[in-house]
Order: sequence, then C-alpha cells, then structure tokens
Amino acid sequence: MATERTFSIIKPDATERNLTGKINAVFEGAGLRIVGQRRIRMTRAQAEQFYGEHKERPFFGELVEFMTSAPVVIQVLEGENAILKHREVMGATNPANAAEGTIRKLFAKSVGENSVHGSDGPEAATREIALFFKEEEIVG
Ligand code: 3AN
Repeated sequence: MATERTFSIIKPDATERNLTGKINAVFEGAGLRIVGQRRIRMTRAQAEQFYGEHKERPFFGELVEFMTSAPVVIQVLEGENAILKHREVMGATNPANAAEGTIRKLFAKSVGENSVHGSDGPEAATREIALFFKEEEIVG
C-alpha cells in the first residue's frame, strides 16, 4: 500500500472546546503524520465552494453557517492508506452511529457539528488539499 495524503478539518465545535490537541493525538497514534496545518477562519465563499456537492441538500445553509462560525484547523495528513485510516478514526458521520473510540463518538455534538472532516477518496483528497494548501506548505 502506497503512502497517501488526505485533507482534514478540525471543525468549529472542536476548536471552540480546545480539542485540537486531543484530536491530533488520535491521528498521530493511528500513524497519520501531520505534514501541513493551519488555523483559519473559513470564509463563506470557501465553505460554499468546499461543500459545493451538498448545495442542494436541506442542511447546506446550516453547514456553511456552522463552518464559518469559529476558527477551524485545516490539515494535510500523510501515511500508509491515509484516506481510509483517517475515515476509520473519525467514525460515522452521525455520532449516534460512530464506533467506540472514534473521534466522532468521543467528541461530536451532532450529525452537523461532528468535530472533523476527512476526504472520502483520492480525488477528493487531491481537490481539497489544493483548495487550501500550496505545495511548499506541505512538509513531509
Ligand atoms: P462526511 O463528513 O462523514 O463525509 P458527508 O459528506 O455526508 O459526511 O456530509 C458532509 C457534512 O455535512 C458532514 N460532516 C456534516 O457536518 C454535514 N451533514 C451531513 N449530514 C447532515 C445532516 N443530516 N444534517 C446536518 N448536517 C449534515
């Protein structure tokens, strides 16, 4: 299995509760290396572009409001099989369905305010990383 990179967001509900370090500890413990990281306040335009595929969903407005409501930490994670590994440690989208020990089971407040984002495949990872990071900001 090749080394992969994936895109991660520690969302407003988590940064507000000072959970960045605890979440990063889960990533690092799973063998995911944080090779790029920046704390930003996401703009409405960035959030709308990022979640463009969900534009027609009923929760789109709420999602954009939430993602711009407080700072987020954007990250590039690197490791063997990083995309799937990251999805596994995040847990199911709805914390009610998330497995024990996953980040969403431990920390998420609801299906909307669910603490973390992770790319769902290689194409999304490439697209999402390019939206927020320049290649020279990623140091592997
Ligand atoms: P995931 O983040 O697990 O890949 P997606 O891509 O289905 O999940 O959804 C993207 C984001 O949209 C979720 N992380 C969550 O914040 C929000 N979301 C998804 N489903 C709902 C819902 N039913 N109500 C409110 N927000 C939702």
